[in-house]
Amino acid sequence: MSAKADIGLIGLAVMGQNLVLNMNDHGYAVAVHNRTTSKTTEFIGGPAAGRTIFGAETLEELVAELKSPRRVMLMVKAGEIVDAYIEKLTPLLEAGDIIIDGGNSHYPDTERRTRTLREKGIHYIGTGVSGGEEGARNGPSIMPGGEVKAWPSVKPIFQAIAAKAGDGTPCCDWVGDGGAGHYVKMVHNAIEYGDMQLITEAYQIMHEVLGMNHEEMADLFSTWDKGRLESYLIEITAEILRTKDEDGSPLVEKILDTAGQKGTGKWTVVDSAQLGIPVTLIAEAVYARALSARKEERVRAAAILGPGPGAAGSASRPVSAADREAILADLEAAVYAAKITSYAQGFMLFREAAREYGWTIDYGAVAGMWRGGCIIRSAFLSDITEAFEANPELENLLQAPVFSGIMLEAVGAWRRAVVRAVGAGIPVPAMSSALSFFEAYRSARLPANLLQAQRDYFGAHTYERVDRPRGEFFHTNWTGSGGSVTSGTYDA
Ligand code: NBP
Repeated sequence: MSAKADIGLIGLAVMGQNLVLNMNDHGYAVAVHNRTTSKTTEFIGGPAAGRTIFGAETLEELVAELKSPRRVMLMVKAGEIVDAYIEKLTPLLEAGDIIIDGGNSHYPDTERRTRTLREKGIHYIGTGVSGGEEGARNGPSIMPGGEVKAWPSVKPIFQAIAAKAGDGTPCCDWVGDGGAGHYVKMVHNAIEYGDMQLITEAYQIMHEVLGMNHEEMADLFSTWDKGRLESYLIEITAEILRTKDEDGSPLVEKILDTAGQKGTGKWTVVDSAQLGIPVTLIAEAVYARALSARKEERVRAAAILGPGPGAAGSASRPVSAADREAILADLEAAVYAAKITSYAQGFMLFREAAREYGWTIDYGAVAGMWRGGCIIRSAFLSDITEAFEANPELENLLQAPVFSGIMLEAVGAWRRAVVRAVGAGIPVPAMSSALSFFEAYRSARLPANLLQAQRDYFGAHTYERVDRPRGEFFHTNWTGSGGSVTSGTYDA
């Protein structure tokens, strides 16, 4: 058998099949393999019929089909299956060949796999692929990291199949070493959680505080989608709100209010806690899903602790058209300011992760990769790219001139929107936690002085003084009965 395929792909589920067709559209011949052979046969005889796509029953056959250096991409369920395939593939490959994992792998696994395979001379790339079925078929956002030596060989294929931003730039570029690509994909997904949570909070306010019907809400989201909040998630929200069930009523109200999650949001929150970076909006979004999932417990709690939001007298009150306009303008500003804060928190996390894990990440390029193809694609990502291009050393997005002015202008409206929601008993964990973060972030002085005093009182943890240089530590014998020994270990 002569080698004729440019790349091999293992895993013919929804993502794999669509990526293969996308690669083939761009002139690449692809060899494919799947654990269940019938799926390979069905694919070759179906969507792949008449194309330069070749089915392989075994991994040996797959590898034999590939031109050198061999490129093999895995699109299988993340976890041990990826390790099992790497183990089976490695003896079939030669030094300089490339294994690519395009699934949602956890970044420490990608770090480990890159390291282990490097010792064997095999190049490993762990890449985030975002955009679901539609993106995979027509242009996803692709976030590769791992062994940089493999990038020149993979770049032409990935940049050809990736979505293109408005200016034609491919939504794919090298992210960084080791697990950096999967890290960026993980945070991308977590930011997606935050954007979605913010939209649901706005929806509840519109519906339950302002009594808007679904057509009105859909129209408003469509209007927002023409402005600075323009994004895929706002666009689909309008479409969802317009969709009717068979009986003609809004389908969204028939959907059980329990949110699922697969883990990338949780991974991000755990990592942020370990790195000490307050990604508060994302954390609230993850916990909001967790609370929503406790449906039966909430129903029992509502019977004891109700009436909740939306109950007669607690929330919806008639408002004049002028008031409604003003309230909705505040809400739009609140959603936008909270969204900026969430991205600022996400990029704070990138900076700390890069420092901790030894990656070099081009932050502007990351925002650029998200401009098309992925779920969080939105107009304002170009502003993030520009902010980092103008100042690659930018400490925080909130300090960038393009955002600081907007934040200062929005904060009044943001506060009013949160106060209104709280007054009506509407939970707004993402909107309000981001506001608290913003207020704290711009505070030159926080009440942590009292906190340090408490720590020193009960645990002799010491404190620094405002009237002495940083790095000098003091202990007070607060009760008169404590000693002068300070704590180096006790940490409560
Ligand atoms: P799935 O995540 O559902 O995985 C299906 C593939 O994994 C099939 O090829 C299946 O083979 C294979 N597989 C499984 Br399951 N168990 C296996 C085992 N023990 N040994 C060998 N192969 C096994 O597919 P997907 O939704 O296309 O996603 C692929 C990857 O891309 C995942 O990591 C996913 O998290 C990620 N991703 C998905 C999306 C999305 O929107 N779906 C978006 C972005 C990224 P079989 O046919 O023999 O069962």
